[in-house]
Amino acid sequence: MLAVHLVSFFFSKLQEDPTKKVDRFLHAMRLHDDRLSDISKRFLAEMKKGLSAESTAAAAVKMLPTQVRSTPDGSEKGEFLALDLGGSNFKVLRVKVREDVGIKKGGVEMEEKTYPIPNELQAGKAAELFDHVSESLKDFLHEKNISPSNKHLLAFTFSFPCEHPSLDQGLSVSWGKNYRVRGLQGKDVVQALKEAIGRTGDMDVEVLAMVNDTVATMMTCGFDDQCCEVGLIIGTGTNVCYMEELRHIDLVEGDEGRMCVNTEWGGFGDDGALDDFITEFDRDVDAASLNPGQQTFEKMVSGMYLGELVRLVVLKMAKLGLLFDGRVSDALRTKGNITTADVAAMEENGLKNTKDILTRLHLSPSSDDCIAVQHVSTIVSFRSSNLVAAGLAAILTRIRQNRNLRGVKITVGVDGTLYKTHPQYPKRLHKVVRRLLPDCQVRFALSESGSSKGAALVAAVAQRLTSQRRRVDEALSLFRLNQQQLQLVKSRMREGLEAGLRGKGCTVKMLPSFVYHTPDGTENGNYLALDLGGTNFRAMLVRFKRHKSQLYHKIYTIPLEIMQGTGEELFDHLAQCVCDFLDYMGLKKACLPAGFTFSFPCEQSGINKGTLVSWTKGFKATDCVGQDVVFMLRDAIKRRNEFDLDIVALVNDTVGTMMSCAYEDPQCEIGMIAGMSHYLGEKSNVEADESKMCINTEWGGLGDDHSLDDIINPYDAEVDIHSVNQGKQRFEKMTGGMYLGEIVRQVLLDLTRRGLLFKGHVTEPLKTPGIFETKYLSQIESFSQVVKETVRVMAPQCDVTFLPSEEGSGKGAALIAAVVQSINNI
Ligand code: 0WK
Ligand code: BGC
Repeated sequence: MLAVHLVSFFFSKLQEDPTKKVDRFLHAMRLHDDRLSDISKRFLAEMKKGLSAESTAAAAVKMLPTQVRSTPDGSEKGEFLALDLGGSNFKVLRVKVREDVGIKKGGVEMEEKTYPIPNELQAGKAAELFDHVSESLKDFLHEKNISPSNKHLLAFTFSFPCEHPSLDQGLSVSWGKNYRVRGLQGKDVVQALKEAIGRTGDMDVEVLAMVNDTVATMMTCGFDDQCCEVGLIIGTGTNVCYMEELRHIDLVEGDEGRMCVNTEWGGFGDDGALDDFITEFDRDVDAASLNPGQQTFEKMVSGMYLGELVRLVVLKMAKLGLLFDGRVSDALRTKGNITTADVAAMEENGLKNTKDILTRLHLSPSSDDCIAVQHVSTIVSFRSSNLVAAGLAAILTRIRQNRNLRGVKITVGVDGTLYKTHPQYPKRLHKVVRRLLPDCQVRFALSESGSSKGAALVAAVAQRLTSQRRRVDEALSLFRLNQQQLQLVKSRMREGLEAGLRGKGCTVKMLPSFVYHTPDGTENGNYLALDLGGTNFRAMLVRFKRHKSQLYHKIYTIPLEIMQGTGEELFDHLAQCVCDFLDYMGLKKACLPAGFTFSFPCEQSGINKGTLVSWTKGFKATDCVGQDVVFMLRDAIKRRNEFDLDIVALVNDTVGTMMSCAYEDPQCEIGMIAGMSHYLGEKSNVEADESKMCINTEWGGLGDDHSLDDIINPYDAEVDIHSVNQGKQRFEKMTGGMYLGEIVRQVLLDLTRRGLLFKGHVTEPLKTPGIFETKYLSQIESFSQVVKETVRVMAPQCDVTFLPSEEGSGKGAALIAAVVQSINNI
């Protein structure tokens, strides 16, 4: 008797722990951290492939841009209908988002109804599926007493891969999970929905936005937690989205800001990248699926497949005699008879659930069988959470690299039945993620009530942006002049030019320049050009020799206190700059002929005589208006008593520019300045001995008699009010470089005050006049092509060539000096 006891004691000791044989059998499914890190690296590489323009077409991980550019900021509001299609339930919802109140404080109210989708529709024609969706929507309106004829805005969560040319368009890439719908590949899902709504009839619905469930989940959680930049679904299917830097998304134009990318990570491994991790059970699950060869990663991870994986493992072990004494039931052979809910149940509540489930499958399990099958469930679901952790580690690493930080604080919004209903899943996932990324602070936020809040938030943002865009467009339309308005400006300018030629005191002054000749290329010798026109004073030496010119120059800034001090101070400053330049060139002793470019309106009575009519462009030095500026410069040179100059010509910059270009192209007859200020000089017929004289039109004054009041908008008026010459130079103030930046600042200020920009936050710099320099405009827009095109349209009978003046008007002033000199010498 004792001997029998001893034998059975030793026999039981020799009998193996049932979990060990399962461990051995499922060795390939047990992933330790080094293997997970390896998978993580492979996923990072796949993400890069999907983002890059060269490799995206062939990438298994599609990395689809979503057009969602920001996470919620709490200012979203509105009332929306929502559809949630593609998870385990199809739902219709009404979502109300109240401004500035977080979800937890009741900021979002929701009502919902789940509608079953018959199996035949999941594998039928797209039109039939969407008819069902739209009829369910109508039923919902009816049931909730919502008038269908009122206009309703709709947000659509569609949990399948789509390309998004815009937020309200989604081109279907493929179906998956338990859907295989015909006739939608490459087509717009929103359009299909709209058409179905049209067929159902009697509903006024505008689809504002369509988003993937991951995106909607990120937005839902982001409403409460601004750190939420990742949306994760572990449900029937699996997927993740995250906020990526725009500069890394080749398929979307622009480099500034971020955009949410729907990774579609379920496809990871479809190109063989996970082959060394794939088991025979994965292969069998894939072969029996609706989409063989696709969604490799999803089939190892998500709820739709875990039960089936467990069933296949248990079946194989039974067939090998490792379970149930080698007995197999028909129920165990039948696809779908172990569900993911069974897997979760088996891991819970000791072994009772396992025994019940196996008994339901007409098996007679021993307690060791129950322990072993429970362990199979654990290994299969552990592998799932480990794989998700590896993928998520890659996503977080990517965000960390984007921010150039060692660690990041980030929240991951999560939804999906597997994550929500499997009791150990979340804890396991969190633990492994934190182990793989010890430097990151990762918080997991469960999306409590589905993704529709998030979809509604996206729609709310879209709606806000649409209305903002409309209001911004309205404001900017003031700057868009139509053909008719341009024709009016053209005829008023013509009238202005003609009136200016006829008499004095006109808005367009038409000042004679006393320049009768353009250069003929024979000019010779050294000339000085002095150029005062804006914030700088330029002194230049020009050497003409046999059709060639050599230039040497130095630039001097004019401090504000000099621009707005006394005339004597201003001209003394100029004399000091000239003195420095002559010193620098070693020419202090030579009394050179000089041309003086003075880019302000001057009434000339001779080539080197001119009284200042008025200051423009921020100058307001006293005792200058009505004085001869050549005389003032000569006087200052005399006071300095260090050098002498022979000022032979006083030149407006337009005239200088025309001369400078005429040196290159003798046909040049108009000089135009589109810079600091805006004048036009042209050669025209005036009373003189010669047949032609160059006229400085001073066209910047057009409108000073209110003739442009119908195109002057409130922003122009604001710029004028704050200028140093209010009411003057109205045309210049709409066109000249000195004012364009300021006009833009006025627009930005107004749009911000109206809450249409920068979240309504007016900063001190934005309030500062002059902060928005005109050079920013040229960096943003390239405002010369437009000029050429408009001139072509407005003057179709003229063949106009625009020749940019390379060396500015200084060279032109020197040329005029040379021309005058040669005539004087005759
Ligand atoms: C709930 C979301 C829905 C998403 C689902 C995923 O509202 O958009 O598709 O989670 O979980 P599943 O229902 O597939 O388990
Ligand atoms: C789909 C994804 C979706 C995920 C979770 C996958 O099968 O391709 O678009 O986000 O399931 O629902």
